[in-house]
Amino acid sequence: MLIRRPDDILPSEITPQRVWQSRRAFFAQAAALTGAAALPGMASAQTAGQPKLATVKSSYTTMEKLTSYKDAATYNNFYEFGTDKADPAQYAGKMRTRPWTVLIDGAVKKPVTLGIEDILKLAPIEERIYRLRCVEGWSMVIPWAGFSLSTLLKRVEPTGNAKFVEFITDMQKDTMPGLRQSVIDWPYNEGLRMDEAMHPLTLLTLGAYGETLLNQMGAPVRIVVPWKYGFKSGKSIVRIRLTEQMPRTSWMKSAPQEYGFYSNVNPDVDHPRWSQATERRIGEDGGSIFLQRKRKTLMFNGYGDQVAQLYAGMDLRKNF
Ligand SMILES: Nc1nc2c(c(=O)[nH]1)N[C@H]1C(S)=C(S)[C@@H](COP(=O)(O)O)O[C@H]1N2
Ligand SMILES: [Mo]
Repeated sequence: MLIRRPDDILPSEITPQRVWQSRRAFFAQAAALTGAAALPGMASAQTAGQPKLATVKSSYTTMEKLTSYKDAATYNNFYEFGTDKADPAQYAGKMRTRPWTVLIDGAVKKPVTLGIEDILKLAPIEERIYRLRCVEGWSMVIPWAGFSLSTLLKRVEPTGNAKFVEFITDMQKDTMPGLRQSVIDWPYNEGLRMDEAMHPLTLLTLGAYGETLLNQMGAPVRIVVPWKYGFKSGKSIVRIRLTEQMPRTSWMKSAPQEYGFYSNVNPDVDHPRWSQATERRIGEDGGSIFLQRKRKTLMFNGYGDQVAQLYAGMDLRKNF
């Protein structure tokens, strides 16, 4: 599925193993010089002292310049804590992330409730640098840590009826001030078609920047689907439900004309209120988002070689 000839690989795409290794070597060297931790984010980022997460390398990674840890940790969408970009960093600290369980049920032979400690031990945790493109027109490059969601889904043995996967975020009335505003229908829920959920790029995410996730980034476990707009990547997940019917997601309910189920990053299909042809990379030129140069948005956020075949024969204007 991800096998390509090396000359097909654009610099902005999946990094070949060799390049990855020299990148690691570079950071290890830089760390030796400065005495800092050998994290890929170290060049641009200070970390916050979350518990460290031991990771193994992954070939599912880009080699673009990382967004700084500070930007990734303070410019967030997590409406449970308010709609301002600064709200999650300010208010998410009170969210309880232990004990934490994830119920996996629905069209599966072996429904299960897993504690977060068990999930952390399920498979080697890979570091994967992914672009994340928000539907609002900005993007980041983040070194996530986790493993393919498919590893977890295979364990519960999906039945033949499993056509979709729904992700449901926790609702903590006492710690999430945003729940008092009815901007969307809580709990936040998102969904994928089964083949999208089983695609190796779909990441069950447990960390970022070499550490466990900050609350505002979706601790203790979230989804990251790099070829779709950021809102498909639900945070702080407590339930994964396999279904026969396409789930109605929070965003589809709140604005069906604007947010479709697929929501693949697509520069040719504009949002009804703005173009999707370009994006600004957070922090790229220093200062506010409005100072960043515009970059061309790539089809499927640059992951087309990996995922385009999932949509063969589909009209992506209709299935937006
Ligand atoms: N539960 C929940 N998950 C969410 C959101 C949200 O408001 N609530 N916002 C989404 C949006 S719009 C984006 S762009 C990404 C942002 O992730 P980040 O803050 O880690 O960059 O999270 C997504 N996941
Ligand atoms: Mo977003």
